[in-house]
Amino acid sequence: MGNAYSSAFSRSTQQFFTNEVDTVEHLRVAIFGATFVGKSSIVSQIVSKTFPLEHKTTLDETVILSLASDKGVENVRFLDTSGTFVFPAMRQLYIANSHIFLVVYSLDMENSFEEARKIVNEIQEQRPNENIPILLLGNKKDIPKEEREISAEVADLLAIDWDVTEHIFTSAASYEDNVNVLRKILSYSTEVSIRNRTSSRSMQNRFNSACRKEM
Ligand SMILES: Nc1nc2c(ncn2[C@@H]2O[C@H](COP(=O)(O)OP(=O)(O)OP(=O)(O)O)[C@@H](O)[C@H]2O)c(=O)[nH]1
Ligand SMILES: [Mg+2]
Repeated sequence: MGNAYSSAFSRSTQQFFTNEVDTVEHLRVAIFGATFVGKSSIVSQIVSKTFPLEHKTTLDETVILSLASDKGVENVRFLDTSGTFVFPAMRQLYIANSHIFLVVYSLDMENSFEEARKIVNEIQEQRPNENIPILLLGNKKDIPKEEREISAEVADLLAIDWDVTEHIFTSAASYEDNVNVLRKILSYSTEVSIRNRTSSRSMQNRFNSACRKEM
């Protein structure tokens, strides 16, 4: 991409909401979708150009990517959520505090498409009239057509009514596909730059209170 970039992994979701240096601007990207659709694999490709073959169930994790270019530094925080352990209060908090959403389903799991629809609805209901970028990703496009449970054409037709910003077909096995996703994310970053990107004490408090609710 012509960017020199560095990245750091973090285990704590709390870091999605807080900054080590409070003045650092960051773009918060939440990734939702059913388990096994490839959310962590997509993040892994974007951040470290690797495609993990093994599935390790994610417990919500923040991954930070710093991109340096002649325009300056863009810090992107990916919130890689768990498709298995979904806690409603946490989900609401993530939706409230993210700038861009990736909603992922897998072409070989029809029920993950249905799950994606529910998540898109949830985002739109919680943040109406905000025109927030929602990228719908139909992942695992490398899987042969005969092994898919939903065709790209049908998914495209059905998703027209969902009113997402873009519907993109990806393979987490392909670095190029994921660089393309990153390009899209960055192309929306200027739209959210007017919103407050720096995290605040109140956001951290809300995070703590959502954690308490789930316990
Ligand atoms: N063929 C193929 N396999 C993929 C692709 N993306 C992910 N996988 C595989 O699918 C499995 C699940 O991928 P993960 O990235 O761990 O899935 P996840 O959505 O993060 O799952 P949870 O963390 O449980 O919510 C792994 O074995 C990956 O190697 C893809 O585009 N094509
Ligand atoms: Mg995962």
